[in-house]
Amino acid sequence: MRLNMREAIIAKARELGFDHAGLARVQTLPRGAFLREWLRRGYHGEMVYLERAPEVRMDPSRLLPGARTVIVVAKNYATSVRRTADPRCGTVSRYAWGRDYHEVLRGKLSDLADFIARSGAHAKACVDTSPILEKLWAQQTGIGWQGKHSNVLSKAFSGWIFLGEVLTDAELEPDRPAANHCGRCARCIDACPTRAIVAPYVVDARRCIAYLTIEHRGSIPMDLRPLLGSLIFGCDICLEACPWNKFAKVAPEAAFLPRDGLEAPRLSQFLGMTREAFNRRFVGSPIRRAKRAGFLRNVCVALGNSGDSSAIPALEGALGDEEPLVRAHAAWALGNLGILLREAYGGLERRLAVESNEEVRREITAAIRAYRTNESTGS
Ligand code: B12
Ligand code: SF4
Ligand code: SF4
Repeated sequence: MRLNMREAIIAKARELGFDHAGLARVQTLPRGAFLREWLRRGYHGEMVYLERAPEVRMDPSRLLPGARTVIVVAKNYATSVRRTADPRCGTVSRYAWGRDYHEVLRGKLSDLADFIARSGAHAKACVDTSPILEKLWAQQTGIGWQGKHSNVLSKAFSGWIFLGEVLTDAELEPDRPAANHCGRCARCIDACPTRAIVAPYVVDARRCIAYLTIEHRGSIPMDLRPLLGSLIFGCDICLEACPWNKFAKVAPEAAFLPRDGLEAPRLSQFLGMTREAFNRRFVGSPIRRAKRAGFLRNVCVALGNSGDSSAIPALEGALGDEEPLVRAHAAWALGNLGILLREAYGGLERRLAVESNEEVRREITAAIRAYRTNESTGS
């Protein structure tokens, strides 16, 4: 029996390894307009690319002229691997344990777009970096609903899904939008350590640890550093809090399994890494996006939160790092450890005597002051 176009696309998406596919008609989605308000409030922080042409982000027919249908696909990335509670280890969010999902999805989405184009229609593949509100369209196609943490979760796979889209000018029968099943639950909001979910469904990225550890290039605000705990790249806390996780299924895709021990990496191994070593170690990994300076900044903060005295020599070494950003956060970490461990304090004064960067000097001075205040109050 010959499948109609809609069924053929869904079957092809399955064949390509996507776990779910749904279709929606191109239309104005009322919540799309909230993007402007989100930007107006400055919730995007330094992600200036989100400011560019919001009208395109809100209207897929500006991405593909004449677009009539959005096909959204979901890829499950849940694994059965558990994290460790070892304080010497950092926490990397699950999406970054294995191969970069952009690479995993891009080829498959292009194959799906080519498949559609063979019928004579125009088709364009989009993933993550494309200017499209992926989560709104996923809800519209029935794949899942936007939870109060703002990510899409599905009854079949919970929240551990990546999204991708193909736009086409073919007019195809749409699916029904998904209903929201959050009900009165607010576990994700309560679990967020930085209160980044400022209202149900609304995330202020400037407070979100995923933003601070991946996208943000400068210093991490001092008041938020202790709240980062052991997180060194991304954050899964709101996703992990969700009761729908009991329906998560282990993904068969080997590409998402942790590589190089990223499910529980010893933190101090990263300090002192050269730029070449960083690029080599994280080739094909999403971690490359933080760049060496940002990643080592995160590692310093996690070490400062670890209470681990064995980290002190590595942090003292990082006080001499080529990047001021790393030196500044190493100073904070030593100051923070110094409150518990007197020996963490020594290197700070030695570094202050030779440090010329103003920001690093400020961080060292603040760390020494915190230590002295703590000493004088006798705690
Ligand atoms: C920018 C961005 C971020 C930013 C901002 C996050 C955010 N919530 O917007 C930062 C860096 C913080 C981030 C973090 C993460 N991200 Co991100 N990110 C994006 C990106 C590139 C754009 C998102 C965007 O447009 N945001 C702008 C705001 C306005 O959009 P929004 O949150 O959807 O806001 C809507 C709601 O507030 C809604 N709304 C307002 N009021 C109401 C009321 C109700 C009742 C409802 C239902 C909705 C609603 O209207 C708004 C407009 O649509 C998308 C890819 C894409 N192109 O879409 C990936 C994407 C959203 N990220 C993704 C992932 C996996 C993550 C992380 C889990 C990674 C990690 N583990 O660290 C975290 C999750 C943090 C979180 N709780 O959101 C996935 C999510 C997959 C999924 N299942 O939904 C995406 C879709 C990438 C992908 N292709 O798979 N991300
Ligand atoms: S990813 Fe982490 S910091 Fe961001 S909203 Fe979720 S729990 Fe909060
Ligand atoms: S934790 Fe609760 S409120 Fe948050 S997404 Fe899951 S069901 Fe919705």
